[in-house]
Amino acid sequence: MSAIWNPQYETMPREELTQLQLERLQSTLHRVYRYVSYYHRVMDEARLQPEELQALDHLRRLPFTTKESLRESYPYAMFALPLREVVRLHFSTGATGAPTVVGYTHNDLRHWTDLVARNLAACGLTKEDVVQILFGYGRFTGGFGFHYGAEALGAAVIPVSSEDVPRQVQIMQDFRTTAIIGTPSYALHLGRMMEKMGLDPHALSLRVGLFGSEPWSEKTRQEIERRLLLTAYDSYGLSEIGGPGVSAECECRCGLHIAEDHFYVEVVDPASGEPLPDGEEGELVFTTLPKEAFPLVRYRTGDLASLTREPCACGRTLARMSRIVRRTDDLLVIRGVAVYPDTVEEVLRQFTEVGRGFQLVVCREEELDTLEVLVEIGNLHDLTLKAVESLRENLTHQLSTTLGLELTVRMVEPHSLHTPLGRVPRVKDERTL
Ligand code: DLL
Repeated sequence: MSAIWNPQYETMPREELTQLQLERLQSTLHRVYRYVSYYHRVMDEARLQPEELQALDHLRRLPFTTKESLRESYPYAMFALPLREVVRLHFSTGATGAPTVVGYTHNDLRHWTDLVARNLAACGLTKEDVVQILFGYGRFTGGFGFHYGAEALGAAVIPVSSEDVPRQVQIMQDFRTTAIIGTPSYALHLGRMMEKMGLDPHALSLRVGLFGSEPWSEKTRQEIERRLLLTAYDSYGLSEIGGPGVSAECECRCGLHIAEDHFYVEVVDPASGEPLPDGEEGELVFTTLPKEAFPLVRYRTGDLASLTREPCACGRTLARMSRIVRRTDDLLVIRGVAVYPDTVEEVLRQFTEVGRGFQLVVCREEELDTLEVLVEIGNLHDLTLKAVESLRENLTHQLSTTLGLELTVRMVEPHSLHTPLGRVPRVKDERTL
């Protein structure tokens, strides 16, 4: 097993960790109440004064902080310290609306660096390693976050960022790079291009890859490992609460250990906002603990995962979250029931007569939501009309039992929803709310 970077915090008994979180949470609430007018207002409205928080679950009395509240406060209204204390700013691209910004004090940067070093140590990296960073350096947190973490570990860091594949591979070869850090999709692209260009991964010295910033599957992991001859680890974070370093896999690769000494995590039902027990999938909500410049309370991430606090073979006591495979953006709430297009797809895949395309059409009739599922037939010539009808009945039964919702199914022509030119949206929400 690899060395544990911060044994004091990473292997802390749960009882002590809970006490530490409570103290840090109380301090966070005092600071935001005093210095952030937004939190002053919401805490007054919720009738929760900072000193009244006497147990971690008292936090549930406060509303969630959402991306919208961050956007409204752009750029500085949610900072808890004056700008003269802030030494770094990162911000999102704002591709889906106004950008959001995050600020760091010297202490925040020190903590961030330490958390990332923790993640790198957990996947077996040491000062003997040569780390090539493929993430962008800029307003995005990936490049800088991993850069300073790897330096703190004592590894030799090559801040390559984006380069074409031959150049990237040349650098790996020349400097005998042992670890790469970037997005899983880029690692996959790298592996596939290397094969096309006849570049042999055996000529490289890679042994570890740390990937994140986007969802990826076990299948992708296996392909990256096979093509690049390394062991691939998952790393999670989001710029709003500081960037990478929030959670990452250890060598056991059975969930991502969350830095609970820095983040208090909740999993809530995305539809009702109610807390969910360990083991159940829901939306991750984080409250930052020792963060100085930009503390956030109950920040809704939109990311879906489940938690476990079972002991891990690596010896760390920190809770583990499952990998993130989907976000609440894909979630449809129909008559109070959470419906994911992915679940529908899983059911449809069990039927060989069904084509690749489908669409969920949600309407509202007299205050009641209705769901119609359009399903492509695989090959019209193989089926009689009677067989199509029986397939439709079967699908209706399977889908409504799995989703726990009454619905109708309509069979549509092959390739009408999944054409060579692309897929029609999987969801058509026609409700006017
Ligand atoms: O992506 C921070 C980061 C950089 C994490 C490098 C890991 C490695 P944002 O650009 O704010 O920050 O995007 C955050 O990306 O809410 C998730 O939806 C998604 N995401 C991040 N890591 C993972 C992961 C950085 N390992 C958003 N698996 C998050 C799945 C991920 N999704």
